[in-house]
Amino acid sequence: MTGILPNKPRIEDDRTGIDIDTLKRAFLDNLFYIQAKFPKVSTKNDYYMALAYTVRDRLLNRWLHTNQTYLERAPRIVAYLSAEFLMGPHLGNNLIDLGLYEPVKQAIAELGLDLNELLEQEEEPGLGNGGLGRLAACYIDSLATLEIPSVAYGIRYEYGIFDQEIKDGWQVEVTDRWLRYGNPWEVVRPESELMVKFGGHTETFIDEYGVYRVQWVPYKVVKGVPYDTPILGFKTNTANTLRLWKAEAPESFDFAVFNQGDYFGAVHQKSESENITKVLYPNDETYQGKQLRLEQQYFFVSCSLQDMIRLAKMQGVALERFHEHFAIQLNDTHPTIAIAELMRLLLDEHGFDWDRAWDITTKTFAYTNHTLLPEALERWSVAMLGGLLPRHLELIYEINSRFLDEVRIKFFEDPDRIARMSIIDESGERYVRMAHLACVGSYAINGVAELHSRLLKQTVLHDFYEMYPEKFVNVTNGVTPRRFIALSNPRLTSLITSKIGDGWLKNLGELRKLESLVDDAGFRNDFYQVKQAVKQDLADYVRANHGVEINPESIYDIQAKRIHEYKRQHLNALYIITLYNRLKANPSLDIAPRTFLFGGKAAPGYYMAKLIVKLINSIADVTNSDPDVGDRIKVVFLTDYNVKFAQRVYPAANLSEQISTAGKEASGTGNMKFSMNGALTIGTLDGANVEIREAVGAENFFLFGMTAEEVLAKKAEGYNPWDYYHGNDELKGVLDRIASGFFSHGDTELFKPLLDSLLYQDIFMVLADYQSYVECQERVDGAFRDRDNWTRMSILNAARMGHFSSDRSIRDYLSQIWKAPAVKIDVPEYSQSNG
Ligand code: NTF
Repeated sequence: MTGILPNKPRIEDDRTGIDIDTLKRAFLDNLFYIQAKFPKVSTKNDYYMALAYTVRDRLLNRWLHTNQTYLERAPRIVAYLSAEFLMGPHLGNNLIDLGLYEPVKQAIAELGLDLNELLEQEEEPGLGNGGLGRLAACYIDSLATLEIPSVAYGIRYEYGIFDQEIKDGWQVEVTDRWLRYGNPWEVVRPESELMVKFGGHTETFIDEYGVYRVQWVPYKVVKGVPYDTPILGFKTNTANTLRLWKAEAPESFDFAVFNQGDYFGAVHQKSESENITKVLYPNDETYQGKQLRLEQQYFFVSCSLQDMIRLAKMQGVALERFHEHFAIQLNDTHPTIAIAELMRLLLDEHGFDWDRAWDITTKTFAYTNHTLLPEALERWSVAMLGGLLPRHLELIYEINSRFLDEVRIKFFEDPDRIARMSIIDESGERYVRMAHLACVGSYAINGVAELHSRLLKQTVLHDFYEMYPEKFVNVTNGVTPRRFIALSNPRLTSLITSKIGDGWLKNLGELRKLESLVDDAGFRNDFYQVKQAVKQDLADYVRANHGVEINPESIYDIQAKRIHEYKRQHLNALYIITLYNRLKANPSLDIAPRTFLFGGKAAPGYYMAKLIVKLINSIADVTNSDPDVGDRIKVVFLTDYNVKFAQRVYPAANLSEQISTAGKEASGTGNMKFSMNGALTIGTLDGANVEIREAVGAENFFLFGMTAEEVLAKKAEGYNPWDYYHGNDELKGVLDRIASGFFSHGDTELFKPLLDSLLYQDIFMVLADYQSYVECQERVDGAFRDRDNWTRMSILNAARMGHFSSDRSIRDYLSQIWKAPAVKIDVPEYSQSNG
């Protein structure tokens, strides 16, 4: 049998039709037959589920045809391996991609319901920490939009990133039970389960051909079950697959143990296996050598590689050609054990010799580095890795020994290099350095912004750059305009589309056409009105959810991202206190009213980040109730920042805070989302800020602070934060105000750790950049008062952000690294009649 559907789908079919009546009928059908409810007893969630299934039906046709096409045509496939995918809610995005947003909205309205309320119901899959996971989500959106055959592999965490609550100003973590009401977007494939080994030992033997071989005898085996989610492209027929693995015990009970009466022991083993995919590690930009984390990494990587080999076989592709068939991208070092795993599969399970296996492996993998922070660089103790993956440790040693021989030959009079470059760190307790393994085993290595890629070559990966200069490339990050403009800012989207058509959503460079409208007073006014309306929406939300009244006429000054010292939310806080002190000293001071909005989660074990959250909330308590301040300053910490909430926040911003210490933020992607929605940036020359500023024009960007080079130079000359404290009365006044207990009901101890860290170390040079930041904020204040000119700058920001579409990033990956051609998917035409 060829084809998927027995007959051509008819437009009025309940599962494919897209006219309003069919959509209504299909929705009610799903409510009845899937939710088993009728309207009178349905909850909002039932309605959401009925709609989700209605939409899912309409994308299945594309998905199955895509899968069938890939199976038959065996095209080159990009496999994106990532421990995190921060997808955000699916429903709205799928409606946009299918071009069904308006008809569905109407159908739902005709049923007496409100689409926005149903969209609100969706519990987002928070399977990532921040930028790295969200980048992966943008990239698979763009891969599908560009019609590139691809598959994304990751982990189906039962609990994603924790939900954040604020109690007495402190962050409290609550488990994220995102699967509680079921997940209509995934399809489980139990028949495609795979087995993953752990622990035990290796044995050598001579095979039937007299060849010396190794066999791994594991201590335990865990089953991997794939859960597939279709990832649609925007207005294409392509729907690729996100395949997430869940760990299960191979049998529900170990009967040998059970029969001996050890029922609890048997159940314990089962739950231990399932623990592997229980929860996402909530640490952003820090590495912790936790065994379970390594188990997660190996588990999903082994499942994914076995799955690819199985697929290649099904398509009749010989394993010798594995690297022609798949380009595998390693999203940071988290999946890097894949290099050793592919070697193991080829050598031990498929009988390849070393040279052949290594050739295939090193033509398969490419590695993206996402950070220069030393505390984020993964390394596993040799003892732990060897205990969990004894065969992989042997392979890593062999890879390392051959690699170091090459280093010796290339740099034959530089023995220090051997120690520096070795995959095994032997300076103390021995560790496996995953970034080194990634560099040795990949054919391409990239950073995520121009500055970051340059610093990689100059600093952390300098030795590897000298060894393999040809491997290094840059791919500046990008974000999807479908989610971050079309879905999250419908008002701006219709304004833009009314002026330049809708081609920009697929070709973001077309936004440039808006530049010529910047001199049109009518357009400026429309643009301004859109921003005001969106700001009003956020004000309504903040009133309803935080009980705080904020003024849509004020500057919405927003810093939304993970809480981290290098991102310097505390520098922002010091500026708020500066303004506050000024207002107290001079109550009639004329400033542009500002609303400082913060959003972001702190890693649960990151004490200083949690103290910064507490400080922000403590400042808010004071400023929001001091009559001297009135309406001029409001501070709000927006609880539980996630993708869903981000979609409300980006469109409403006037000012985007991108104030990391130069050289520390690899790229940033929030910076792009804000600017696309017409926010102006106050920022340092860090990460992609540098390129954003070049794109939008220096005159439309508020720059402050030291450059990465100046930061390094200052560190080298001996930085002393006390000099800044003593040398700047206003700064001293701010720090003294915190120290006095003013924001902590007289408690002078509470914020002492934060003050001490600023005054005695200040590794992120907050005090050194303070004055420059304050002066820059004064320029912002002045600029905002000229409303028309601000709008002009805001339009130019939106108009010039075409470069930062994730479509452009994916094109860069394709041309420099993956070299995978697009494949058009044919889907039978919908017939227009009863047929
Ligand atoms: C993050 N890295 C960087 O800190 C961001 O600047 C960047 O935009 C994103 O990656 C995406 O490239 C990490 O989260 C990690 F894990 F590498 F530290």
